[in-house]
Amino acid sequence: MSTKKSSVYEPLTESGAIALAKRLQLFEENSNLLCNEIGDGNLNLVFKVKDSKTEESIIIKQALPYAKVVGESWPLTLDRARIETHALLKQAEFVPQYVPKVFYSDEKLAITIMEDLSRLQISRAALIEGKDLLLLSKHIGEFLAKTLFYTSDYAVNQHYKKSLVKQFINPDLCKITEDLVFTDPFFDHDTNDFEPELGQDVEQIWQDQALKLEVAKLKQKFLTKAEALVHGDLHTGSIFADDKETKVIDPEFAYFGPIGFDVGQVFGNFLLNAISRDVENQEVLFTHIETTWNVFVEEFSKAWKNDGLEIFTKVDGYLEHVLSEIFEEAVGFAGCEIIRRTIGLAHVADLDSIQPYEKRISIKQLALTIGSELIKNQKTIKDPTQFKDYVKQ
Ligand code: SR1
Ligand code: MG
Repeated sequence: MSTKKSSVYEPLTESGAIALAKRLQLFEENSNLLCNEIGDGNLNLVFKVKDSKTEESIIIKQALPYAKVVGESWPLTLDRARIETHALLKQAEFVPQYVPKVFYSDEKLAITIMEDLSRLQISRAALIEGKDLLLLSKHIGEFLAKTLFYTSDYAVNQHYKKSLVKQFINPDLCKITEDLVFTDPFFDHDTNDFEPELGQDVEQIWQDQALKLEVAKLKQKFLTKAEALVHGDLHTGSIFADDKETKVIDPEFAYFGPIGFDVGQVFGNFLLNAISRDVENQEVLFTHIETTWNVFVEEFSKAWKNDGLEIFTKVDGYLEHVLSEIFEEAVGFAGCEIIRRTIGLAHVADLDSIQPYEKRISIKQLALTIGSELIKNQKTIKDPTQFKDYVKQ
């Protein structure tokens, strides 16, 4: 992998992406390259460049200087491409099997060139289609445990950890999360987006002072708890998968934050998919939540015992304390994720594709209830098997 700082930024076109791939000699000299811009996310351009003879392909991802979902009126730092490249490389040190390979990056052009994963499917889409993705949660549990433990103070030298925190300072992308996940949905803010039929339910959230107090505490943890290098946007749209393989993409929101944030976003997105299903098809999602947590605990504990650098990792009870705090925070963060995906700016297809409309509204009402209860009951939910009780109310 080579990294470059070229001089001028300009957004790529499809022909520009082909020219770049040729200039970097990423394909054989006489290849016939085709390119499509395939980005369907909220922020970036994504070009797939393919050799029509060999069928080999790569992805060129380029950050735009604004949020694509809103337009040029929402400027956004290009530095997120640097963060993404370095987060992918850091994660690959611990779990190369769960991240795309990075071939090249250019900080000034804000591009990351990486492995094409189109043999897999975005896990949100696969789950909506009713696929089970049997190994998804085992892989995600291991991804979470290793990327989070091995970038935390439990495992790394104090000076090195501080240099990593500095490398991953990501204020603009963190601000998006601070606003869209932890603030706007809990106030009458113009970024919110919900159906008029949800008006009363939303008003109830805005009036619920006990709920808002807990959200304030969670937001404070997100703002201040530099525990480990979190992915920062680990929803099911950031995971490619099939029945055998799992790859986590898009870590442009990475920064040093609370471990429970990544775990909670995974729980929250599995729960969103669970409630979008008929009751008889929900079990597989509850199993995914339990497996994610059980594998996380197993792998995190193994790493703690074998590779704990912090002297207090040898003290009885400390691991159990850390795990129970991570779980408690994850429950609260999951609740925030569920609420913001229901009434905030960035929705999820799991809920928005529910038909007919009346059913969609009643499931969104349930989502708001579940989200609020998770936030308010963080301390009483001790085990992932309890999530079921909140869904089946
Ligand atoms: C303006 S960005 C909206 C959302 O898309 C990203 O994937 C993050 O989830 C963010 O909150
Ligand atoms: Mg993304």
